[in-house]
Amino acid sequence: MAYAFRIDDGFVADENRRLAAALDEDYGALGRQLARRGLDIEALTAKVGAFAVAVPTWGVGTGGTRFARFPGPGEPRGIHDKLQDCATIHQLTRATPTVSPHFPWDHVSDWAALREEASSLGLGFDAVNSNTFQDQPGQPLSYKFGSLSHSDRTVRDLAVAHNVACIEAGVALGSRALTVWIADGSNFAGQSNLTAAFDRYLESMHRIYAALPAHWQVFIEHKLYEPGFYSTVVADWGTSLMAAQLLGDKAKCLVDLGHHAPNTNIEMIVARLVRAGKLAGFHFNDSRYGDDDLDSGSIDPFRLFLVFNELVDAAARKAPGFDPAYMIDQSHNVTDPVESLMGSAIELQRSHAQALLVDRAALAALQDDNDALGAHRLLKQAFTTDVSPMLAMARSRAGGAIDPVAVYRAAGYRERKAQERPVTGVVSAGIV
Ligand SMILES: [Mn+2]
Repeated sequence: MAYAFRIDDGFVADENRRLAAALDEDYGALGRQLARRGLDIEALTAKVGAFAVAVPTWGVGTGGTRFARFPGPGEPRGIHDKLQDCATIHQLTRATPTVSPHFPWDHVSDWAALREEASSLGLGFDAVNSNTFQDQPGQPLSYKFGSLSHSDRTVRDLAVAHNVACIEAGVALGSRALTVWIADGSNFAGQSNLTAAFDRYLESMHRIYAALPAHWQVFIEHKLYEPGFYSTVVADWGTSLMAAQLLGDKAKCLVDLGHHAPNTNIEMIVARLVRAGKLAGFHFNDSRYGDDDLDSGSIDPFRLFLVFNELVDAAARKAPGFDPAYMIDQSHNVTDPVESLMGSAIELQRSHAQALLVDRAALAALQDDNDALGAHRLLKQAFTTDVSPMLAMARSRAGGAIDPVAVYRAAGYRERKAQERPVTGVVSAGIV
């Protein structure tokens, strides 16, 4: 491969040196504040540093809406460029060691070589994602009226075969899970038999499930609406849980934060799925109205904190089968995707760190005493604590940047990529 610009680790260290004294001061002050609450900042910083979230390969390209897409300069032209951008995000944040590929967008002829290429960049592969929500060039049958739940068995066979091929690619990449989201649904009352469509989906998923290797899982992603605006075959967590329970132990339910009705209590869904031993993991993003795919923590950081509060609680009490996979799933329409993904990784770490501050025993006592405001104040104290110095220290100690976006801009990464990557007019970005 031709020479590709990378930010020099020495440059990161130089930039960090200018901020180190201020960080030491802020970290010390936070440490003293937390010590008064009986918390050890060093133990917390170690936990924060261990937090990792996967970046989706499609996330490093500019997204779009149904109306338009406005590409930015230096966009990745394919999977090799995408891996470079993902490596840069991890280099500066030290929080994104894995990428989640999407097929066929990231298709290559040699999976072993791709795995080696990612490894040389310090990256591994997280869950693989299938795509039966659009037709590929030359595809003999169409998914226009559905895929895994299509009324025509030959279309269902094609969709099942694609998912099995995704598993095979994932095995070669070192992945351990397949995420399945289908766009199947209907736009008119009466268009689709709601029961029969779900039965056909289950039958197809049983066939995919049968192809899972040992130690693999299948993540079921539900979505309330779009592209089906009247009904969606896997619309909610109830449908997802039913499917996961019918399929077996390897099937779990994925929670995409944007795939719910507005104002849905997502943290309660998380608690229920943990209770059922069926929480697969997350697609993180934020939203205002629907599946907006905005940057994590950009609209409602308190909701994100409350989700992490459930996750930290589940980990603390060692809930059976609790091992969620974390992935970002956003569409960057007006920002540099690398900057947005770095910022989101940090916001996820922030929510995790804040949730770690909650005194679980004290909270349980307040809840048992029915002290509603006392319990709420305890949560809010954790949420309003500025843990930024802890996050920056964890990054810095791991070789990342104290201020990732500032270093990224100072290094001129995007400008260099704009020179390296001539505009082709085509890039595989998408929203799932
Ligand atoms: Mn998603």
